[in-house]
Amino acid sequence: MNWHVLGAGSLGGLWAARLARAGISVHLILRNSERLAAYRAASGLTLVEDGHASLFPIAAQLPNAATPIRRLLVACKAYDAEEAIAQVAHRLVPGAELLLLQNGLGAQQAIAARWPQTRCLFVSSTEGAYREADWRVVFAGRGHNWLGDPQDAAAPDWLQQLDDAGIPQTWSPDITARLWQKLALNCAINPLTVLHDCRNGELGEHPAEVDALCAELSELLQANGLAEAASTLHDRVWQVIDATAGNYSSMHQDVHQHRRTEVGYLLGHACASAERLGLELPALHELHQRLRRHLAARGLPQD
Ligand code: NAD
Ligand code: KPL
Repeated sequence: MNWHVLGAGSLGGLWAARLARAGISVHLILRNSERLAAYRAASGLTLVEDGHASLFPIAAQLPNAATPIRRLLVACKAYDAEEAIAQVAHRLVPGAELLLLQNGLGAQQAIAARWPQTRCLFVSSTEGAYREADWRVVFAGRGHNWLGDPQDAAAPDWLQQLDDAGIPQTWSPDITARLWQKLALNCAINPLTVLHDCRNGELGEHPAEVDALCAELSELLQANGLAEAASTLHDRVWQVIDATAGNYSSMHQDVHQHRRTEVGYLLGHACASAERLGLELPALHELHQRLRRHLAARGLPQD
């Protein structure tokens, strides 16, 4: 079955190139005719892996192309994903599969609610990629992908295609728990690296702030029924801080490069969930407000 990839950026490019390399039929869906012309002028998508660049002349089309969509990989940022799907919604066949690669939570649920005739698969990825230039993606960090469907624990029958394409994957019936766990980790680390303008490891100089956030995020995980994730969060946060000590977090990189962050789907989602559950989490709330002020002062969206 043909794959369509919506969002030909870092992760979308990484997935599309590997699928194409395995001989799997894939089409990129580009925003508009200017982007399509620029892509065609580049003759395809380049993937740089271990310092070696390969060009993949993957077919590309516009959102209003005539062909139906049966499997759609949505690799836009969380704040763009729903509107991007809306542009191609008329092409989705009943039962179409949407693979949602977004970080954080909130976008996936909104999409699943808006298109109930589709099967939404949520993906949590620890792979790393970035765009070196338009249509040129660097595979920056090996990782793994967990896929799951909160509505249906049965794995789809095409996961072997991902293995064939060298896309590491595990079917995860508790995908929402996995996404929550990553969200909590990102909330404990990323905003503080922005506010202290530091690498992950330098959070070691602010242990009280990190610990206070871990305590409240654990409470939130617990209240969402994720007791095990709650009990291990504090240790996992400090392990990740150690393991990535020399790195700048993705949110730090976004702010540094004056790009919109996904704060609304990370801290924003955490705070909204706390409010719904009637939890008082003052450190988390204050962090959210500080971060929003910090973003506003730099002319960046606050959600
Ligand atoms: P990106 O900005 O590199 O790519 C997103 C692409 O979507 C861009 O090319 C953009 O032009 C395109 N897009 C936006 N709206 C569109 C529309 N309406 N029609 C067509 N294309 C549209 O983003 P990314 O880094 O690949 O991240 C995608 C998601 O994956 C994010 O939620 C991110 O948090 C998550 N993620 C990324 C990485 C990574 O290493 N890059 C790792 C894990 C998770
Ligand atoms: O996922 C991350 C990010 O930077 O977004 C880590 C490295 C885990 C820090 O939260």
